[in-house]
Amino acid sequence: MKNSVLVFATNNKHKADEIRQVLGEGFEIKTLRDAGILIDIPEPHATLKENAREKSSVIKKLTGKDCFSEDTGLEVFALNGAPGVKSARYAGDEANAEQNIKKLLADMVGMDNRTAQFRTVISFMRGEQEYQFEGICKGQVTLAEKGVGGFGYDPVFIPEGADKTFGEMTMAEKAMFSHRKKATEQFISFLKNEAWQG
Ligand code: ITT
Repeated sequence: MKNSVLVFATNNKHKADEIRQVLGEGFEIKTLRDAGILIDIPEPHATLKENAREKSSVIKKLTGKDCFSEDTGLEVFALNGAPGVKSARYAGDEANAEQNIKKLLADMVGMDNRTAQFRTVISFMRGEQEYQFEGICKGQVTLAEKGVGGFGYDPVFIPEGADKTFGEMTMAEKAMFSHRKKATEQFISFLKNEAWQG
């Protein structure tokens, strides 16, 4: 079967690796770097849905090609949904994952309710039409970091039904619970149903 080539409007290699693993054979994913597009797309909006749309529509306009993006946030119940849409910049505009985790754990000191969820919104631009797919993974924020796998907030998040953090899991183990996998599966069904030819 011919591979469908999809441009993924992201600069995050971890996301691309996780989505490639779920998509499997039949689809080839090109990140912005793979496609030779060296830009950092702004995420100015107040919701994951709007930011995901921003990323896919900017790249659609730039390339003229159908493409997809995703925006993901960690939503902590006791923090009224924060870091949420600001997950990448929680500790400041230039913050790295370590600094974001430090701020999150500091903000949650003394909190008994550590319920949280990752939410991923995929935005697919095909022609003039946008389609969105969402995946949620519920779980708990730990008291301290555990594990060095994954990326972002993975070392401080235990998904429901697991006894270790995403940071202690292999990529395949994370996929058994993952928000990103759930959103990607819906996206795959859509692509297969629509028999998209790329
Ligand atoms: P893009 O180029 O796709 O925008 P990004 O890293 O800026 O890549 P987001 O805007 O979606 O991605 O930012 C979400 C932040 O949440 C990001 O800093 C990650 O560290 C974190 N994050 C996203 N998915 C995650 C996951 O599966 N596990 C842990 N942390 C995650």
